[in-house]
Amino acid sequence: PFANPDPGYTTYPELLDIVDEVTADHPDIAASTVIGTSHQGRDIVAIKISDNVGVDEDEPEVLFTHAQHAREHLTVEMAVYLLDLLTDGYGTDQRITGLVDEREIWIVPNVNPDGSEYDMAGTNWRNWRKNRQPNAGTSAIGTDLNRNWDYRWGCCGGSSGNPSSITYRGRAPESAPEVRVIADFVRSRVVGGEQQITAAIDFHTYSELILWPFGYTYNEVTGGMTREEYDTHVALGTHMADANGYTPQQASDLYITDGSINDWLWGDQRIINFTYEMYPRSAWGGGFYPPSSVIERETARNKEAVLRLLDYADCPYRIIGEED
Ligand code: 0X9
Ligand code: CA
Ligand code: CA
Ligand code: ZN
Repeated sequence: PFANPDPGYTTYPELLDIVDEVTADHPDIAASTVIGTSHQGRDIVAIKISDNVGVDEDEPEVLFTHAQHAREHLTVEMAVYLLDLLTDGYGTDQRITGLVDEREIWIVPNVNPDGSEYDMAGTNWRNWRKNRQPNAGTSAIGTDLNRNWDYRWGCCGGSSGNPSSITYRGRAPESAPEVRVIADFVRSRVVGGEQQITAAIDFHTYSELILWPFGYTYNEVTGGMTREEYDTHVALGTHMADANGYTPQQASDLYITDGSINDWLWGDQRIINFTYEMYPRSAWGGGFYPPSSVIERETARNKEAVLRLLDYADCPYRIIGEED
């Protein structure tokens, strides 16, 4: 039923080559580190982009994560786009130069390399979503990484306890090594008791949405989310959506999810953050597998929206006229 893998999409080995090339071409502003390994032992890399890249400066940090879900390959292309934009734009584009100088930007271009490679490795796309971790007592493979985060994990009917489900939450929070690696990385950004990352986007496909927490509840204001905090998410989400034409809404307006990165980044780490659901708007545009001919247009489409997040990362609350 699914088509052959489109060679216009970047494989994991190709991605690692691109990362090497970008960092070699821009050693002053781009550096990559292996922050951990996947279940099958693939390197999970983070690229830092900032001036004086080798120094941990006192600058607002911003995190972009991509491809928690294997079949959402357009999100890896989004990471490649951002790597190119932020490095090639340095010294040539005034706005990008300023943002690279004044922020420390972290890009994790593929959170789930085992899943991506599995999805691409056959004669046809495999429509795979989860990681490739076996589950005890069953032949069913994989945990849904975006149900495995340690905030209200499994609380609310927004995930499954059945290993054969595509939304299987795993046997425990952070039981998926890929989630543990990213969570440990985010925790490592707490310096002097303060989380340095102020804003984040987790990229998915599809539906053309900008989503903010919480996903586990329909409530806007609740334990762990004040009116000011909620309004800041709405204002920033709407400001970004004005730029890319996506629809802005609370994550739970799509459907209830529990154990998502979105809820953890806010609920546990107090990072203002969004899920982008990229192109297409509906299954008619190719669902999870749009042709690679759309990559250029649909990644560049998010340029202004991403730059807006980087702009506000110094103090996201100023978008609603608050200092803090
Ligand atoms: O179900 C998901 O994980 C996301 N949709 S996808 O089709 N890419 O699988 C939506 C997650 C939205 N909810 C939260 N971010 N809380
Ligand atoms: Ca810097
Ligand atoms: Ca820093
Ligand atoms: Zn997804």
